[in-house]
This record gives sequence, structure tokens and C-alpha cells, in this order.
Amino acid sequence: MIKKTLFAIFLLFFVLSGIYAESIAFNLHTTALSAAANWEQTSFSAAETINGEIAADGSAVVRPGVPDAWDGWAVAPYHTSSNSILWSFKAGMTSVSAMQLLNVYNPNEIIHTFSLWYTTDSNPNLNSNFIAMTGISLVNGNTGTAMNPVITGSKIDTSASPERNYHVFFSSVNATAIRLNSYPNSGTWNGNFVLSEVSFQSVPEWESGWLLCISLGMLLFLKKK
Ligand SMILES: [Ca+2]
Repeated sequence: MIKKTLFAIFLLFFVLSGIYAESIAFNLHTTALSAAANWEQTSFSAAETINGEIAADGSAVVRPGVPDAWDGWAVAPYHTSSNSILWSFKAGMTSVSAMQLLNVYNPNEIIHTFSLWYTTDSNPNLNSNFIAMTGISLVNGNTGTAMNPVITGSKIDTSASPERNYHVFFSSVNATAIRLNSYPNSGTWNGNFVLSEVSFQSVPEWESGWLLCISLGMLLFLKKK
């Protein structure tokens, strides 16, 4: 009886370790983030990039009390300048190794040139100290094929062949927030862009690792006995 109870307890821990892993890689499970930007075009707020929706142009999102909600972050009329958006992890320090950027809104408003930065500040904001991402590579998320952008430091230039679904891989970092900087006219067509949604391949450092190790060890121990 005791053995069964213990087994059940550690099985629960094992399941929880999976939940706490918060693997939000390349899907729309983005509730573990908050978003802020230096500038938000009217009805195109930073929060639209983490709302779990990927609505297209011509179909304003229906939200009670919000008459003209468009799904994505845009920066007009300041698309001729650089802009920044910050995604902070609600879990705090998080191990991150990849992200997905979706530009579903409109094929004419795809972001093609941007840079990626991270911070370890405990209270991250757009003025925190940021470190450039390294080891960057891109895959077309729709086809799974490697892309060939011009990468200079953490600056990624896909203007020769922009895509609507970027999987961006980089050297793993422990971060509290990730910042994306756009460049002047870094959207296709008129220079503006609409970034529909973002997600990260992330694992909060301590929860998942410890829960997984302890629960797996105990499961194996109890199974042997
Ligand atoms: Ca969205």
C-alpha cells in the first residue's frame, strides 16, 4: 500500500515535471510571457504577439468591447526608424535555445531584418542591459528547410528571401527576457511589418530539471523494489 502510494506520488511529480517544462516551442502556448514595445501602432499592440492567435489580414479579431483589434505588433508610422519589442518570461530566469516568429497577417508586411538580444535582469524592461545572441541559424518553419540569411552579430537579414514562419535557433542562454530590434523599413512592401505571434523553446531552470531527476529516480527505485 505504501509502495503504491509512493509510486503514485512520484508519478504525479513526473507528470508535473513535464508541465513545468513549459515547452512552448513552435506552438501558440504563449501564456508564460509578457510583452512590451517602445512603440505600438494603434490596434497593433505588442500583446498581440503572445495572445495565441494568428489571424490574417482582412479579418479583424472579434473581441467584446474592442472594435478594431488586429492580430500582431506593427510600428507605423515609425517603421522608418528602429523599434524594439521585449518578451519577458513570467517564470523568471529561463533556459532558451530557439524561437518561432510568425508573420501570418499579410505577405506584404513580413519582418525581414531584425536583431536578437537577451537580458538576465531580474526586472527586465526595454532599458535593461542586453547581450547579443550568438550561434544564430534559421529554418523555414513551413517547409523545415534551412534558410540562408545574412547574419552579422545578432543581426539577421532575410530580405533576399523573407518567410512568414521563422524558426530561429541560437546558442542556449539563461535569460529573463528576449528583445527583438527591428531596423528602419525592415518590413516587406512599405517598410512596416506585422509580427503575428512568437513562441520560445524554453525550460525554466530549476523546476523541470529537479522534478524530472527526483521523480524519475524514485520511480526507478520503487519499480525495482
Ligand atoms: Ca497573435
